[in-house]
Amino acid sequence: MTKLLRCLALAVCLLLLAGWAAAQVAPLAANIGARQTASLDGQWQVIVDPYDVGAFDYRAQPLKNNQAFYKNHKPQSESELVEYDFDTSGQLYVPGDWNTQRESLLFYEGSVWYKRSFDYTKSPKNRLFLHFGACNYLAAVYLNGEELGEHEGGFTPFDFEITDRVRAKGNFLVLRINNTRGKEQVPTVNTDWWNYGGITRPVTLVEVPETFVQDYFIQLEKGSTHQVKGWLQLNGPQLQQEVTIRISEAALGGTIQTDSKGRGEFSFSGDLTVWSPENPKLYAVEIASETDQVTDRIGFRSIEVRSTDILLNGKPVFLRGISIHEEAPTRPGRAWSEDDARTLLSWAKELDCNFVRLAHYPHNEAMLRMADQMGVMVWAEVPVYWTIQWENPQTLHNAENQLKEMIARDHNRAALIIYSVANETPISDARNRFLRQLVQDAHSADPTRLVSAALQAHEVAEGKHITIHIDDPIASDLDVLGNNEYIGWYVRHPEDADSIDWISAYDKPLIMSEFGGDALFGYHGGTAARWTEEYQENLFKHQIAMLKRISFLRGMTPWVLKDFRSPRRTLPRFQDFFNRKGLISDHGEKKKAFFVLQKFYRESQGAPPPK
Ligand code: GCB
Repeated sequence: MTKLLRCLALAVCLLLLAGWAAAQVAPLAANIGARQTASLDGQWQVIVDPYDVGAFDYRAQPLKNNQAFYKNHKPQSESELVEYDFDTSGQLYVPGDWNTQRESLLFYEGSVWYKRSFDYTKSPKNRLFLHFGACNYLAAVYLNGEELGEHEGGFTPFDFEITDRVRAKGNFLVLRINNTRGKEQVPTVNTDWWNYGGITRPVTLVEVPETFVQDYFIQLEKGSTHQVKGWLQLNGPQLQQEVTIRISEAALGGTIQTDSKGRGEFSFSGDLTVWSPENPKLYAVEIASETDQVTDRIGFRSIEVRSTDILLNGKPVFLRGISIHEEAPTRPGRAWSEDDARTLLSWAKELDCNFVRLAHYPHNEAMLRMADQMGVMVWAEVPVYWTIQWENPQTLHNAENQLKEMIARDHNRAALIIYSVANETPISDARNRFLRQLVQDAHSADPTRLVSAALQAHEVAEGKHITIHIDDPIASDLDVLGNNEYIGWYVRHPEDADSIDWISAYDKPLIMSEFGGDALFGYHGGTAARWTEEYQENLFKHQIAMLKRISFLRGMTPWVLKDFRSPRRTLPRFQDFFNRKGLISDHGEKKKAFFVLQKFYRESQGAPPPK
């Protein structure tokens, strides 16, 4: 094929893919917790299918006959050949990763088919949606033997409308989940976290009126602490309606008319107690249209940047943070529940944090809602990690879609103050274009929040004097600079931090988004001995001393709250497939460095140094 033909063929494929995806996945319904719902969580029947024989025949063509697993076909006679059986193949719990539920699946990367049956009688005029909190990584969804569609991306929610397909009795829902890594994916093949596969977050049936409030954005106008501004979107046949937004407790609200596309905008002002970590005030906000009504609990706060300061409700704030992976605190595997969120955030609060970095992908919704309630500000991130295919338009489309789905789910959470579009990405023109697009997307989807990325600065040595320079060109597009550094672990010695100075080319606040070192809980020795708690403790002491000297530092999220699984970490005894940079072990034990950080946060409140 000539280059031109190849390009054309690729373009046609991409168009087909984009169009197909758009036609299948329904618009995301916001705040499903406030809806009439039925949970499909529990034990599901599963078939582990490493060769995808349930999806493709021996010529690699898609199966459409009864051999396709989604048909859930049973032999009709003793002579009929059917080579699969959900009923006798075992079960897995949903939500949950498969890796930590069956020993043989710990390292598994491939397909697992999930099946469960359900009955559901909906009110005749209502609509019904199937909502998935997240499935990692590709999900193909089938209801009653027919395909509903596919979703790509392991950490964001998606819906399918099943109004015309659901039966009162005997529905069977089948999913093929595939977590095979791919170079073109987001994230790509190389990550420092476990590739947990499965239906990792709750599955829910959501019943709504024929025309319903699909989404809304109710926040304070940028820079204001009293002007509420936002929009809402109806979905259904009756798009032009009168809609009332009411915050009864503050005697605030207004009534608007939606346009022919079902969209309405509003703005009203009044006295509100602002949300802050010290007083995480949430208001009941009611949205009532002529056909639907939904209530949310929303906090109101403003977040801005002025020169190198971050202003929360107009006042400079220092972000006393910690990075967190979405791993369960008290059992192996992915976290997903309210209890998981409460424990993880309680640990952060014990450190005296007012901020967490939810690395490196969108965490579950319970985490954001718990952060709202507990008063912990949040940095939320998409898995644009290390070496993405910067030149691949489909990869960009995928990253944009994951960002869009994350923002759509969380844009009413007061706790959420920063979107991060990337982590440690190597500078190039193609990468800059890619990230610039994501920054633009985030700003236009949500003009109220700050956008950042975890960058990497570079060292300049003049004689014995070391300076580290932040001059990544993408930083000019960001509101807040993020920077990861591993002085004392991957480079140099912990003590070297004492004489290192930091220089930024930008008049912007810096969050040190990572620093740290590994320690095995209970392993002791001198401060120079790798893997000891003393090494990590000493490293934190020198880091903190260095960070105190950075005049434009406005926050930090050391790496990381808890030890987490990583296939990259092979060293027996010390790692055993865990990244040990946690301040807390995978069994919940606090290492010495935990108390160093706690002391710093408690004593100084992490206040920025005087200018
Ligand atoms: C990093 C990455 C993080 C890793 C960490 C490490 O820079 O952003 O995902 O886990 O370093 O421990 O090496």
